[in-house]
Amino acid sequence: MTPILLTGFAPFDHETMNPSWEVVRRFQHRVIDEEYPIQIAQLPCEFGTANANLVQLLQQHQPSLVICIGQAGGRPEISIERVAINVDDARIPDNAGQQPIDQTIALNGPAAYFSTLPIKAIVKHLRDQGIPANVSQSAGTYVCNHVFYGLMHYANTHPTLKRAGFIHIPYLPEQACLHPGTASMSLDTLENALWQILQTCLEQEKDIRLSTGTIC
Ligand code: PCA
Repeated sequence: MTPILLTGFAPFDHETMNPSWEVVRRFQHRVIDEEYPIQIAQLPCEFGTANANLVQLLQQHQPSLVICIGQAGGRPEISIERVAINVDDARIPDNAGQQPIDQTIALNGPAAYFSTLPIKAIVKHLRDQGIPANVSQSAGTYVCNHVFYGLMHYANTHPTLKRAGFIHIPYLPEQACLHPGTASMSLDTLENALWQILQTCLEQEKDIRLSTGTIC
């Protein structure tokens, strides 16, 4: 048996909830495949500590598939992140008051890593189910990118971790009520989306060709 690890984040930036944790916690007792038991964990929204906790979870569970999830307040779709970059540049302090600026995450690490999830197949599958989704070309430079980079840096030297990546999700409707004019997605839709994403990751050996590029 090789576990699946799903992580969400604690609330940050004056929010009282984080949709990433709300959706991940719904998978605590879910079984998608007996061979792949699901483990869940909440990460703190703190540079450094989040990655230390993540590495501990990776060593403890030895998962073959890891999906880390975070809130991207204001984004209208489920964002399947393509690339993690080796820099922290925080617009606001994290939950521990740290605000790194232009700081390298891994001193000897490469500038970037690509997700090893089947990102195009996930987007197509979600759209086929009527769930708005897209590939995102940037996970930002805050704690989510930090964790995404830490995850891929670990995966780079641990081949048993076959698939790893990061997904950003919109606000929940109750959060959007406090930020008028912003997009949101219901928890039920997010739960359905995460189920579809897991299925795609387990079933889709090779990614598909689908244009999701952008022109600046
Ligand atoms: N979103 C933040 C950090 C935690 C979260 O859920 C981000 O996008 O970096």
